[in-house]
Amino acid sequence: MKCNMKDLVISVILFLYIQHIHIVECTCVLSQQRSTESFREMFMGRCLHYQTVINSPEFCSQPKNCTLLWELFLQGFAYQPPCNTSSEGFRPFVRAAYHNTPRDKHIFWSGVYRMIDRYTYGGRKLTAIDDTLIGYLVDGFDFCGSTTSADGNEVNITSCPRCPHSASTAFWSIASINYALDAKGAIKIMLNSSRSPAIRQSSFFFTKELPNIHQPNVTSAHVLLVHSIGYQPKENCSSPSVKNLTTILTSRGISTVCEEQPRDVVLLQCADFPSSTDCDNILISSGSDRQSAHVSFITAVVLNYVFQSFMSHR
Ligand code: NFD
Repeated sequence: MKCNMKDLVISVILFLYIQHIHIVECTCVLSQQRSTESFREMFMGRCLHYQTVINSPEFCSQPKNCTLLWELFLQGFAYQPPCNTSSEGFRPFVRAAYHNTPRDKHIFWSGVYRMIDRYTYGGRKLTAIDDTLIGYLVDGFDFCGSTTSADGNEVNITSCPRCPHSASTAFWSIASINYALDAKGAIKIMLNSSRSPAIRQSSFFFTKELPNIHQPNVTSAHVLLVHSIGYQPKENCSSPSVKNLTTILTSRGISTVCEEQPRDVVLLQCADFPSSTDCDNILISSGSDRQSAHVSFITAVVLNYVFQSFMSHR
């Protein structure tokens, strides 16, 4: 049998593929099958990391017991049917993991999951729910109970369906209510104006958080409408769903302003999509900014000329 270079290369690639195929499968299996022990380890790691690195000043004098938090969290859904989990089961966990959060820093959101962590600067600038210990411990995990497994945790995560009373919905409902009740002073609300309506009536924000945002705890609200750069927004501050929100807040005595495509958000978007035409003049975006940039430039040229003339005549 004749064997040319091309066959040899294909054989090597096939060999390497066969050698590594188990790694590919293993990664996929890991995201579908998660033993209680590895779930526990990930949770514990997050718990220690949050208290020692992310937000250490808050826990210096009173560190939380991560083992206890894991047990309380697991008790929230263990042995319960995946679509029949109650929020009440998570109350002991939410109570135990609660810690103080700063005034004027809470940010609520809907439809902008990917943007929010960057906007809060991982909790350094603002505090989204995932920047609190309660949210940080659970964000991004799928989980549900099992009525047949030994410890009540479903190992096969693909058996954790999305349903109105899923473990995940039960947890985020009570966590969101708790987070809203804890807001103090000025709040921000970031909404996705690339979709219509910007606020879905079934969202966690609308059903769990908004009903629990009240005076005198919350005094003012800044609504930020954000759309994908390079596209036209579908909603603006006058759209019915946004107007409805501002009316609700104002009627509660919370002074509310709405801003479309805030500059600091656009700058973040442009860092990711610098070639978007919306980013062409981003550093000199508004008319007054552009004018003052021109004035500064002309002033600098004139001063330079005067300085050079002065030096040459000495
Ligand atoms: P939503 P909402 N990847 O956008 N909250 O108003 C992953 F992994 O419809 C926070 O219903 O807004 N998850 C959290 C995603 C959860 C993605 C629940 C994505 N690309 C409630 N997009 C949280 N995990 O931080 C969306 N999701 C998830 C509170 C998202 O994680 C917050 O304080 C969430 O589970 C915020 O003010 C679900 O889809 C408001 O409720 C609904 O996101 C956001 O809930």
